Amino acid sequence: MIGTPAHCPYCALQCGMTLRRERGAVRVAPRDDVPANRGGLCQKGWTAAELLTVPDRLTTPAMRPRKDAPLEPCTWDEALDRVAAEASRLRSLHGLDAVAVFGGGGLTNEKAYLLGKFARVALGTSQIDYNGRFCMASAAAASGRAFGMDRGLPGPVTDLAASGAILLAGGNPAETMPPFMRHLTEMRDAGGALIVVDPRRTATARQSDLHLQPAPGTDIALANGLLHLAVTEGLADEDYLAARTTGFDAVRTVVNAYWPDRVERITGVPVPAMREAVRLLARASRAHVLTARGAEQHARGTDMVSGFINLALALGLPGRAGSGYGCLTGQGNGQGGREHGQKADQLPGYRRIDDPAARAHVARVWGVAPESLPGPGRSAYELLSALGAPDGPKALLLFGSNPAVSAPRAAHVEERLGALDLLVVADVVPSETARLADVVLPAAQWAEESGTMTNLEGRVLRRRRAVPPPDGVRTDLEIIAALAGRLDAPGEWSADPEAVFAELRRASAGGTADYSGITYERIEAEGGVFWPCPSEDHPGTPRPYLDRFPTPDGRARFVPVEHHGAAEDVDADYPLYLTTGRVLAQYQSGAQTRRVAALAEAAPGPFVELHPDLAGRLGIEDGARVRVESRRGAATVQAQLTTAIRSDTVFMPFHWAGDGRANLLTNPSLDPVSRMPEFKVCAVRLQPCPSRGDDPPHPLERSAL
Ligand SMILES: Nc1nc2c(c(=O)[nH]1)N[C@H]1C(S)=C(S)[C@@H](COP(=O)(O)OP(=O)(O)OC[C@H]3O[C@@H](n4cnc5c(=O)[nH]c(N)nc54)[C@H](O)[C@@H]3O)O[C@H]1N2
Ligand SMILES: Nc1nc2c(c(=O)[nH]1)N[C@H]1C(S)=C(S)[C@@H](COP(=O)(O)OP(=O)(O)OC[C@H]3O[C@@H](n4cnc5c(=O)[nH]c(N)nc54)[C@H](O)[C@@H]3O)O[C@H]1N2
Ligand code: SF4
Ligand SMILES: [Mo]
Repeated sequence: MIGTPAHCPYCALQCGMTLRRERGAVRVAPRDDVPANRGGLCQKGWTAAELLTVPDRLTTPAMRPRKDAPLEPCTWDEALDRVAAEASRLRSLHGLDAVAVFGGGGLTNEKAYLLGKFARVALGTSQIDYNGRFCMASAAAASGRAFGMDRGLPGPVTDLAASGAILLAGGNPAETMPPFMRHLTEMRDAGGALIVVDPRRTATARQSDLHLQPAPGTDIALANGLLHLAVTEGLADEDYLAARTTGFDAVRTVVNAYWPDRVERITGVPVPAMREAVRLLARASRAHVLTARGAEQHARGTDMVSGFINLALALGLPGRAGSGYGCLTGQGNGQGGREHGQKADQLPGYRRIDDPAARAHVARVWGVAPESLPGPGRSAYELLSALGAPDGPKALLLFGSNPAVSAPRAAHVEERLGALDLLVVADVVPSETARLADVVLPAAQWAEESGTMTNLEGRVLRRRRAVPPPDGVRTDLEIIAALAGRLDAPGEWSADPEAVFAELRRASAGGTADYSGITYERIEAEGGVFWPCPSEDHPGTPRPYLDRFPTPDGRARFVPVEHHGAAEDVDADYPLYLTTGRVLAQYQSGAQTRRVAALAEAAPGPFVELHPDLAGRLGIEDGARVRVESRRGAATVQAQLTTAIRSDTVFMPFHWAGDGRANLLTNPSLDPVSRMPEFKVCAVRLQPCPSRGDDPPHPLERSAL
């Protein structure tokens, strides 16, 4: 048997792989017919099959008879009956918004769609949001206001290799999407230049031609400074500005005040490096400006991205084949997961829930009255932090996220989860959040189910079932449909992925993210289809902005933005910047990857990166235990000394649970537009703590073994 064509369960690159069953085990081999990875996989992809057989895989539903009692196994009927009965009771006591739903960007399009419909139709609640609010929201908001649409990359990922210059702000794909690096390497081999903007000299920065190393939270100043230089050096594309954009004059006025010396003082980036970056971008006949979480997860993240989009527009990049602005989407279905209605303010097809025409269209597909649909609800952090409060939800149904580890100010979020009357978690493994639940529902995962995922290019891909799920496990679609049935929800509630996709196509028809022309057969035959795709004879849209932008006048819009600095700046009490992010071998909250032996070994525990100069001042040695404190809490982790970081900044990955959690420290200050929390900068202080004999080995010691 040749095996089942599949895609990796983790990130948005959705690398192609083949799954083959060999002597009872499932083996992974990379596919070279998928442009995103062309034969490459990272260590997470290579080891992904282990997820199917982790020892503590959830296989039976469980519930707590009382709040203080342990979880006990039960039947599916008992679990689903309890959820439906409790949800109904809480709704009649406290109103429809008493029950909330939280989703994830790793869920298939079908699940994201059905979850949004379930919240609005079966529960009638406005209280639904998802972890993509912690991920893509700022880039999505900024793209929407500039281009009238939000689709990660402006073209196929292979366009990058033909680019003459790429500026990547706040992304570390050498660790977060390793096979993606080949597109950048190919570009460099052909003479193109890679410019990386990151406070750390990351594995990605080491492969760049130019590394700008700003202080965390200063990217708006940097982007405005680069644009200032583009204008003063006569590099702005005046013909393009006149033909394809509006609003440049206001931006030109704002960036006037961002003269190079001032920007160097704010960011720490030397003027000649800024000048070089602008020249490299402007000289190239094709160029890209890309952002990732480092330039998005800020209390001014939307403005930060707008700053970079303004730069791209001034250089005439968006809407030209082989050029443009793009955002590197993060989660497996980070793109599709943000299009089909699990967002607080959204209906399927990237429609706004407060738009009467959108409500009428979707209500017709759902077979309900438009007036019955709730309005917009709370954003992710606002929702989590309102749980159990007098005016907040009393129950939460959670699918595909582990906020006890991944939400900002995680100790507070944990406390709020504990204040609920009912917490229901559907997961594959007993995640830290599932362990807090009153009802745990064991879900099928990637290779055990079918559906569609939309990758970072905007290409809709097939997820195929390669192995049967373990006995006792149900798919999320089956769980949602069964609950809808118990709640007597009106309309159709199929659990068959293809039937749900057919309904999603109708619901998205005419919307921004129009999937109506996409079928499972076409995805199969064409190796994926790019949205928008409004009819079955439409070829799909690999490069959406070539003729016009989907704004009312067809032009891209400049948005003037000003530098404000971090929401919480450093001071005498908390003198250091903390920034957070990822390492190669762990994924997100670590619920999956901490259970894969080779990954747990490669990245065994939480640490803080700091510069040797800083460590010397504080009396901290490499490998020592340190206490990192912010105004939200304290974390105990091991010190990793590196000259790759600024000496005013420390870095922690957020993949581990317990008292080494980076999110015990992070600042939940929210972006006013996207409601994105400021994961990427807060103020902390460090102190050495006495060492204990039973410490887990330091990551460096482990890798040296
Ligand atoms: N191994 C691994 N891969 C992953 C994931 C994972 O958890 N692990 N998660 C996936 C998901 S959901 C996502 S969203 C992506 C994220 O992918 P990336 O955005 O590449 O990852 P991060 O490490 O969060 O942040 C990238 C960089 O931002 C830098 N940074 C911090 N503060 C600032 C700042 O103020 N300005 C600038 N310019 N840069 C800053 C950090 O130093 C870091 O190197 O990765 C995806 N891939
Ligand atoms: N400090 C800090 N915090 C961050 C970030 C940061 O950069 N710094 N990044 C943020 C970002 S970008 C993101 S995307 C979030 C991600 O953080 P989370 O939302 O916590 O993401 P995961 O850890 O991927 O959680 C997914 C959960 O769903 C389960 N699961 C997997 N497949 C399925 C399925 O098919 N069905 C169901 N029901 N469950 C499934 C997994 O086992 C896991 O428990 O973290 C955010 N938190
Ligand atoms: S880069 Fe992402 S999609 Fe590719 S193998 Fe690694 S985790 Fe999987
Ligand atoms: Mo993400």
